[in-house]
Amino acid sequence: MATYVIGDIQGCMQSLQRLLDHIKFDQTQDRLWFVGDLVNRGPQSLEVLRFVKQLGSSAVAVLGNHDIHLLALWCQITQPGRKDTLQPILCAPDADDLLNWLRFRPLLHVEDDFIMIHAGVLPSWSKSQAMELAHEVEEALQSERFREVLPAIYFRKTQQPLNPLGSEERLGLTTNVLTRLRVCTLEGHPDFSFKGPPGEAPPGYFPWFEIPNRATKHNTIVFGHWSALGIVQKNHIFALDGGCIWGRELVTMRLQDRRLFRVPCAKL
Ligand SMILES: [Mn+2]
Repeated sequence: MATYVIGDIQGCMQSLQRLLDHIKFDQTQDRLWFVGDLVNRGPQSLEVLRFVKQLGSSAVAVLGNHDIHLLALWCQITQPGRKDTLQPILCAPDADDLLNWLRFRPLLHVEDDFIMIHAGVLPSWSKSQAMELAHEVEEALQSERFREVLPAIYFRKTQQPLNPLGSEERLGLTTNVLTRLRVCTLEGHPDFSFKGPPGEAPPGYFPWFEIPNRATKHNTIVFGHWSALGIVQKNHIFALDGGCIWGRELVTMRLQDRRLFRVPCAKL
């Protein structure tokens, strides 16, 4: 039995299938972890969602920013973006089943020594604080009143105050950090607009995992979201977004021996 953690798929079902063939995935023995952004931009988001859902307890998927955007479209609190490819999910006969399943996914998964998130954590957050904050958002998403709280969760702003925060602001900041963070200042102020390679970050901003004395520096963290970062395996940090959607590669790491497996992806 092996556990494979797979990078951002974004609707690229063919690449996912090729990767699973490559690792000879056996649903009766192996488990798959997904770093989030199962959907959007790629051509087969509906097929990816259906596939991961039917894996049942063989799969763990944390929510990414595109997954939360899909929930926001479903609840009609936002409009589709120009590059969105989510309409087939919203029109599918099983849309409600799929999206109710999606809203019950965690934002953070802890197992053995590993923490899996989509994007990042603030340098001041300890593992237990991050778990507590993520749990607060998960409870809101999974509650009966999720349609009322989703605007606070989905709230997008490039900069946000770190404190003092009311509970709605905290839901928004936690979600933004866990699903969209790439760089922040030494004091932990995030910038959510920068998407480029780490060397081109705005002055005073650094990859969140390179901030000295980060409270999670002794934890092993796997994440995706930052395709311009490339694959990183260092100091307990494993970044696995291979830029599948950009025609680069889909990457998975086998947790037991930390070995990487890769398949090239077609340019869309
Ligand atoms: Mn993302």
